[in-house]
Amino acid sequence: MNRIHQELDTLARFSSSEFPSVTRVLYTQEDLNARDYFIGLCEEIGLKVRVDAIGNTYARWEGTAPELAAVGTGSHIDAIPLSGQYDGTVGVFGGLEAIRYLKSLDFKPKRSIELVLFTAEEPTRFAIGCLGSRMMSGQLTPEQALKLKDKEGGFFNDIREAAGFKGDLNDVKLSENYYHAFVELHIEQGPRLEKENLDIGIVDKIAAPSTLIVKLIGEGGHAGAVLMPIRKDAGVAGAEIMMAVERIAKDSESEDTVATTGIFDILPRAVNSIPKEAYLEIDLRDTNIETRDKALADLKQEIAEICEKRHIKYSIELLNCDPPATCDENLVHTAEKAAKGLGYSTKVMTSHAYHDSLFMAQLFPTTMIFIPSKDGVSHRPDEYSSPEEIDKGVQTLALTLKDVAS
Ligand code: HGY
Ligand code: MN
Ligand code: MN
Repeated sequence: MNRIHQELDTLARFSSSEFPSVTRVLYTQEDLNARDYFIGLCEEIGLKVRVDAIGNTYARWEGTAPELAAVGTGSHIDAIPLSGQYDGTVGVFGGLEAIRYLKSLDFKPKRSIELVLFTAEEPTRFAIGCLGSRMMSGQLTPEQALKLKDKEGGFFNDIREAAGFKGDLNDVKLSENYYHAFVELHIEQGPRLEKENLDIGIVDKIAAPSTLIVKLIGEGGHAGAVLMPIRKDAGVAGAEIMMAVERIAKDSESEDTVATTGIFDILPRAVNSIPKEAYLEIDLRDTNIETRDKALADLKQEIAEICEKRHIKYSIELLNCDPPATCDENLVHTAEKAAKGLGYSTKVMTSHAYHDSLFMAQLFPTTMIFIPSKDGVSHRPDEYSSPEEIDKGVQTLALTLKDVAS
């Protein structure tokens, strides 16, 4: 099955950064080229492809009972700046390889099997993650999508249309019974499978992400002339907030509370000018919604106190605050049975990363199949899963799909 490894290597070259890093941001030329490459491979094996108004791409293998709800699988191919070549792509190209494998067995699915390339799982362009699956599940309405702007101030609708995606945003939402079940193959993006020397993870819970955008306005001024006691330095306020983000997560009673200030910009960015403005994007998540929401409340409280003390004006926008997902027990069992039947060692586990399955699980019975990540690394150029590990994931996915679609 080295075909998939070659395809993943080819895919990794559709990037605006030097290989082995991958940067493939929503609606950029490299994103569009990668989509075309994928669609070409799907059409080569006779899958019926449709693309929706924002670029979610559906490649369907018609079953013998096409009137029944299909079985879905898939993931994403967009990649955050300077990341790796396996996050998401293993689920898209692994899904294609699983279909090719089942076809090679001359298997005829009763339920259609549909491979999905979700648009924009990563939050890079519009700050919100899972844009495609969020709209498919109705968690993001067309009206809300129209308000999204990228860092250059470009509106979502103009950018998607310029990328060639037209059509009515109202048609993106899927009906409640569109899929009979949904299974996503993905790299673990953490250390557990490798540390416990296990082949396959089956996901029973997916962490609940939230994203805050914090804007700070101080006074700025001359770095030499403005003495310390009268400063209103937005940069230092932002730094204090960044420290509070880390402390609140560390002090949480849940070990799954994680918080990251992934973006921290100050203006005017001149060495001899006191920062007048600061902009922070904060990612706060947990598998437990109570401790996640408590950490959120504590953070908002601390931001208010820090800004009050430093005479800084501030705004907090809660961009998304999603519930965690619980996967379908029967589907977890089916995937576990498939892996064990192949002689693979397995573990039922939580996903600390979020995925499009977080939103598929809001509508359909869902689970995920994980393969190990070398040293638990992801979102870095040295992200790696071996050909053997990928093949085990593809085999497990193929037999799970075969079972559910029969
Ligand atoms: O951030 C995440 O959890 C996902 O990889 N986008
Ligand atoms: Mn990712
Ligand atoms: Mn991913």
